[in-house]
Amino acid sequence: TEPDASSAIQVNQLGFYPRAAKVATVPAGAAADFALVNTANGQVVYQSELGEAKVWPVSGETVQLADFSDVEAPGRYVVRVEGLADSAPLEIRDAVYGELNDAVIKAYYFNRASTELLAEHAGDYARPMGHPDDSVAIHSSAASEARPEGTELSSPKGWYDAGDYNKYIVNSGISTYTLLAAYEHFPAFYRDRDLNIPESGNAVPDLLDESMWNLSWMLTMQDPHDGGVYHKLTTLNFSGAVMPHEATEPRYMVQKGTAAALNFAATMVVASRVYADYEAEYPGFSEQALSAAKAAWDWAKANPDVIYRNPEDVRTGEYGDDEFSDEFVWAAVELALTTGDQRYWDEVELAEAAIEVPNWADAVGQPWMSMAHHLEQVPEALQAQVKDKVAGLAQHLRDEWRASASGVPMRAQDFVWGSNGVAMNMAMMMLTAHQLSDNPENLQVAQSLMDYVLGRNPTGYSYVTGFGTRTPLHIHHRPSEADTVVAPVPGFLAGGPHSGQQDAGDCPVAYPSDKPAKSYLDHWCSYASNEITINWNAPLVYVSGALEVLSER
Ligand code: G3I
Ligand code: 9MR
Ligand code: CA
Repeated sequence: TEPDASSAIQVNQLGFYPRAAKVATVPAGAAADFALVNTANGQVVYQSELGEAKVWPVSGETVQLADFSDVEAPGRYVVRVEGLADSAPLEIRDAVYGELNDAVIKAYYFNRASTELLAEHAGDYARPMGHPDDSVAIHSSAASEARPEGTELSSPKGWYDAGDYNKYIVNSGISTYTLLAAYEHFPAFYRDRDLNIPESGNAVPDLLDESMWNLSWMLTMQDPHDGGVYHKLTTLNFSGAVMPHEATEPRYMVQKGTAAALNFAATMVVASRVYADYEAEYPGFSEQALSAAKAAWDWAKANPDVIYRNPEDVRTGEYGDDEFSDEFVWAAVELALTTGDQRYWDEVELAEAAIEVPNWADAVGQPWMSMAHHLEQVPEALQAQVKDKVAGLAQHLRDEWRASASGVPMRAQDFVWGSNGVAMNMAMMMLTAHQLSDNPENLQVAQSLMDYVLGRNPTGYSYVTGFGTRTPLHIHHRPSEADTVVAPVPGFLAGGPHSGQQDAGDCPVAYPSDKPAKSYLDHWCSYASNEITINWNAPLVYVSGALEVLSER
């Protein structure tokens, strides 16, 4: 039987690159020392003192850190502390996150709408086509003279947002942007990976083929009559836990909004510059994406404050954002970087623009990531500002990391719906800082967050399905719940713990704890802590690929 997670040694259940920082979190009180034991021969390869005992308020636990960064020899190990059960095994080796990175991208393929998943690509998770989305009706909230209520449109492809089957532009935009950024920042790493998706084997990196599945859907969400973008393509209510092809309720295009237009614009203009290298395989796309982006930008300038709220009869995810200054900065920056047109730089006041860890409502990381990567395209007078702002955020997160009992910069306010996504977006910003500075601690903070989602946390779960010794089995993901395969679809990052417990009324079992970092339920009922989404997987793609590249230098 499994040890009570609160008295267990917490460790990254995949492991580490030989030269990475390597830390385990140990419940305080049992002993003063720890050992690292090679599981192949039972030999102790390293022994040292545990760090200072401190309380981690988000878990309520008193813990000590076991730092074995000095161990670089490849192998399989456990952390041993007298009086406690050995930790889960971990590996030290090159390419330790390679398969994880592949699977976390492949998860998007498993969430494709409008296509059958064949056994040759999907194995046990093969399934019939769901949601052709070839006759989607204009909802009353989206009716216009050119497209009255009931007008039927074709809007196929795209990824299901999450455990539900709807397709939301805001969340699609940030997710696709993050995948494109992963490619843009580390192209050599992604060029030859083989994900075994239908497009594998063509001349385009699989990550870009997969992203194209969603980009081609996004283009259909723009109204060609005015450049505006519908907020989402949705049923009126969430479906039950059925397979995609059994979820056949009518689908609608709902109201346009400023957030959708700007997310669309920013993402399309990034796509335009990324796919310019793949004109032969995707002819015309780069140009089409750029003009779509410009039209959406113009619509947003003319309609700068259209907040999307669900109409009375629509009860699916809202993704309601009411602050657009961040999305304006993001879209303007991407347009400026891609076109070089000074007009777009004139739209942004960088000194006043926020930099923070991004989430679906706050595009406060993306423009900085893009500028950091394309610094030579940023006007010279602004380059120092980009560096200073990124360094400032990194310093803030390093301070939190240093102060944290568990050596992870997650504070109480970071435990929201999708807290594991927060952790990965933090890591992504630290890796952005790492690319601009040579402070090795930036990489260490990113590593600490990777450790956190892969098991060095108070629940003892490695939160990625199929990766680790104790992983979620009952994610809130309709295909995983409805199919006949016991194991959930692999490569999905569960939302993670937080005290909101908005699903408590729908759950037949109680949460094990109210503490932010322990308030997690591996149960289908728990859409608030155990759903999966394209926007939480995306920064995990970025981070696992980046660590793979940067740790091996
Ligand atoms: O913004 C307030 C903040 O001011 C307040 O202090 C805090 C206290 O609870 O709540 C904050 O609002 C939260 C909001 O997310 C922003 O973080 C809400 O409580 C919380 O319920 C809301 O959760 C969102 C959830 O949908 C419910 O609407 C998640 O962020 C969002 O990721 C999630 O997205 C869903 C889609 O709607 C449908 N598809 C699946 C997807 C993932 O579950
Ligand atoms: O299943 C839905 C999930 O995909 C959404 O993210 C979540 C967001 O609110 O809502 C879930 O649907 C639940 C609904 O909100 C309340 N009744 C129970 C539904 C799940 O069974
Ligand atoms: Ca916003």
